[in-house]
Amino acid sequence: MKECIYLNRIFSGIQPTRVAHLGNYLGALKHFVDYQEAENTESFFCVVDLHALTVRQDPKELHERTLDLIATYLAIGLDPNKANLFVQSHVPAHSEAAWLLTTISRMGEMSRMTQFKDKSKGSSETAGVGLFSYPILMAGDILLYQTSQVPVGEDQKQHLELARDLAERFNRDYGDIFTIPEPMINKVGARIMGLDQPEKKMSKSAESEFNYITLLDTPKQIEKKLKRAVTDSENEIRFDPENKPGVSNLLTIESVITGQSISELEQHYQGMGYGALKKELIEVVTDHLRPIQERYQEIRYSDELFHTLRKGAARANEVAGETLAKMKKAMGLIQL
Ligand code: ATP
Ligand code: LTN
Repeated sequence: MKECIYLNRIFSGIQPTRVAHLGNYLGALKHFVDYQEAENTESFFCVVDLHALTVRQDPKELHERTLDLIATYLAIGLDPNKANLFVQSHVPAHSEAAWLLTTISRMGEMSRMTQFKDKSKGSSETAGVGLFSYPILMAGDILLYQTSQVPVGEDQKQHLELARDLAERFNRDYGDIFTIPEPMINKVGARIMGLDQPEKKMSKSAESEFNYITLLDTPKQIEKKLKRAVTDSENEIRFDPENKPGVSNLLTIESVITGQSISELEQHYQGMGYGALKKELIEVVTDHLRPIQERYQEIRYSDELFHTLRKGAARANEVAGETLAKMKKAMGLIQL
């Protein structure tokens, strides 16, 4: 890959905690596959294992989930010859940049991060410091690659704003080093809701497995979960997230997977009931996930996985190392 031909860089990361769910896929992962094709753009898709450590992980589980997620990247169609796929801890610059950026971060702005408030559930005395400062690590992830665009789901918007603020502050205080990143949040699918609780986003950390469909769920599990998905007491298929969050969520899922617009789907379902919507959606989701799951089984235990990781890490270290060196120099640290 020749650096000079790239004008833009795209970076995104996913945590290797549990198997990716439809929310991760429709809000972020699925779009990565399109972005790797963008002209004059180099993309970096990272498995952010250091982020996962912000909550207690079983080491064996973390190890396996990290490999699972790289296999998922490949299975959905990410191509190591088009995009750089790598694991965060293979690039030490991420940890170093996080410290340098910590020194310019403010308690006030960090205390306003809503994800920390949610995840620490108000118990800030016992919540980990890593959970609190993790948006700084995330800012480093992005800034190290001189990223111009960051495809993420809606929930990451505030973290992106912090990354922009830190980049601007660093550029102002130490010299113009960082590209200011922009979020790329798709209109449809940026916030897939929990199947059992459609007022809240679908989440890996949800208590019930009926909240989400994972990319590795069997056809039986998909059927069971969608049949149980919460709707409402009417029987009219209409997109109205405020009053009909469950039905609207199912329409959104079908829309992002099939590429049909929401209004096309509303038309299609006119006069039909929720049973018909669920039946069709079960088929759509199962058919869409089948080839992904087949490819996943082929590569999960193959050499391709480690080959991909080594290639991705080599390029990521090159780019991130260059930015880190600039940061250190600008801050007055001695380089040998
Ligand atoms: P948790 O669900 O436990 O909060 P997470 O799934 O949000 O974890 P990640 O795996 O790091 O954490 O998320 C990866 C990507 O998926 C991010 O870009 C995030 O914005 C997106 N994402 C997560 N949940 C949803 C959702 N329900 N709808 C759309 N996008 C989502
Ligand atoms: N914080 C994100 C994951 C993440 C990320 C990133 C996303 C870590 N670093 C850099 C985009 C860019 C999350 O929890 N979903």
